Amino acid sequence: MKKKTVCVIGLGYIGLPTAVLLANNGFSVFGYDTNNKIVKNLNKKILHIVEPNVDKLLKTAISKGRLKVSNKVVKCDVYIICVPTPANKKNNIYVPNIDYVIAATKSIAPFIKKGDLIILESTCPVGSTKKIEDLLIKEGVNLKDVYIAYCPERVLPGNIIKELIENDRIVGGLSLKSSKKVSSFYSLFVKGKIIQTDAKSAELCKLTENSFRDVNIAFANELSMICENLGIDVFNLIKIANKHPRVNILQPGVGVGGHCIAIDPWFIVSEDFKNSKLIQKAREVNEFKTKWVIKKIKTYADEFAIKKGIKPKIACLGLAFKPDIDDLRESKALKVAETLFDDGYKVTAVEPNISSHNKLDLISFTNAIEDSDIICILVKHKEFIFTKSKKKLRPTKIFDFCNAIKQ
Ligand code: SAJ
Repeated sequence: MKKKTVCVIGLGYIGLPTAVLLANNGFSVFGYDTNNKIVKNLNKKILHIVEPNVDKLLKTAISKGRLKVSNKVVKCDVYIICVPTPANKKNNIYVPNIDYVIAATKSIAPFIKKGDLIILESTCPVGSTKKIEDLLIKEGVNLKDVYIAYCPERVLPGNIIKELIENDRIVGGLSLKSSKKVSSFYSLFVKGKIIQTDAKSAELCKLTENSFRDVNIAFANELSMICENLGIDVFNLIKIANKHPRVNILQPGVGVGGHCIAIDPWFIVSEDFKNSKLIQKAREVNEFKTKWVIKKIKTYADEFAIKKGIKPKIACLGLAFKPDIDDLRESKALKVAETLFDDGYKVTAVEPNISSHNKLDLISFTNAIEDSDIICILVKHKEFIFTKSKKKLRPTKIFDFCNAIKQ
C-alpha cells in the first residue's frame, strides 16, 4: 500500500503518540486539535503529556516536517479520530457523551473523497461508528468507496509507544471491505496481530476488556472485606487460589482509579441497564471499597485520639492512581488522603513520583515510617515494598491495603 497522508484528530494521550509514531514511519501526518495552546506548543516541540519516548519522536517528526500541527483540518487520505469521550453523571449513573466525536466528524466532512479511510479510536458506546456514517450522509458526503472502521486503542499509559507497535489490534469495519482496508493501513506500523471484526463487536470489545478488569477487581475487593471479618490474609488467599490452573483473581486495593476502568463499564450500563447487573454491582463494590478504607483509618485514628489525648499523625503512602506513575487523575489513594485531611485528621503524604501537592504536605518515606502513628500504604509504589523487620518503625499501626510489606 502506498504511504498515505494521515490526519489525526485530537492530540491527547492517544492521538499524539499515534501521530508521532506514524510520522516517524514515513507518513505525512497532520495533527489537529481545537486547543490553540497545545497546537502552539507542539509546533515548538513542547509536550503537554507525560509519556516516555514521545518527546524524542515529536522532535524528529516536527524537525523533518513529517508532522504538521494546526487547529484546522486538512485534506488527507486517512482520518483517525482520537478525541475524548467523557461520561456525565445523571441520576447516579454515568452516561457517555460523544459530542467531541460528532464535532470531529463534522470537521472532516468537507474533505472526504473516494478511497479515504475514517477510523474511530476513542472509547465509545456501541453504535458510534455507525453514527459517524449517518452523520456524514446527513452532511451530504458521498460515501461510495469510503471506508469507516472502529479500532480501539489498548495501550497502557507509561508504555504507549511500545504498545502501539506491539499490541494486537481489533479492527471493526462497517463493511467487510472497510475492515480489510483499515487493517492493511494498521499493518504498515503495527507488529501485533490485527483481528478483523464488525464495528459493533469492536466497540463492545473495548468496553468488555475494561469491564472485565473492573468486575475482577471488585471480586478481589469484596474478598478483602470478607477476609477482614474472618481474620484471613486476603493476599495470601488470592495467591493460593490462583494456583488453580483456571483461576486468576486480580488484586484488591483502595478502589479503582484512572480514567478508563472506572468509567468504561458505564458505557455498557447506559446501553442496557436491565441486563448489566453484575457490571453495575462491580462499580458499586469498587466505589464502596474506598469508603471502607477511609472508615477503617478513621475508626482507628479516633480510638487513638481518645486513648492518648492527641491526634495521631497519619502518613498516606502513595497518591497516584496506580503504582509507579505520577498520574493523580481519579486516584482513589488521593481521595483517601484528601478526605482524611478535609475531615480534620493530621495527614501527611509520601508520593515519590510528584514534587509537590496543593493540599497535602509531602514528606519522605523515611520520615513517614519513623515519625507517624498510623501508616496507610495506599499504592504499591516500588519504593514502598519493604520487609517490616528490616525497617525502623515506632510502635506504629500499619494499614497495608495493597500488600507492599513482605513478611
Ligand atoms: N487495580 C487494582 N487491582 C488490580 C489491577 C488494577 O485495584 O489487580 C486498579 C489500579 O490500582 C488502578 C485501576 O485499577 O487504580 C486501573 O489500573 P489498570 O492498570 O488496570 O488500568 P489503566 O486505567 O492504567 O489502563 C487500562 C488498560 N486496560 C486494561 O488493562 C484492560 C489499558 O490497556 C487501556 O488502554 C486503558 O485502560 C484505556 O484507555 O482504556
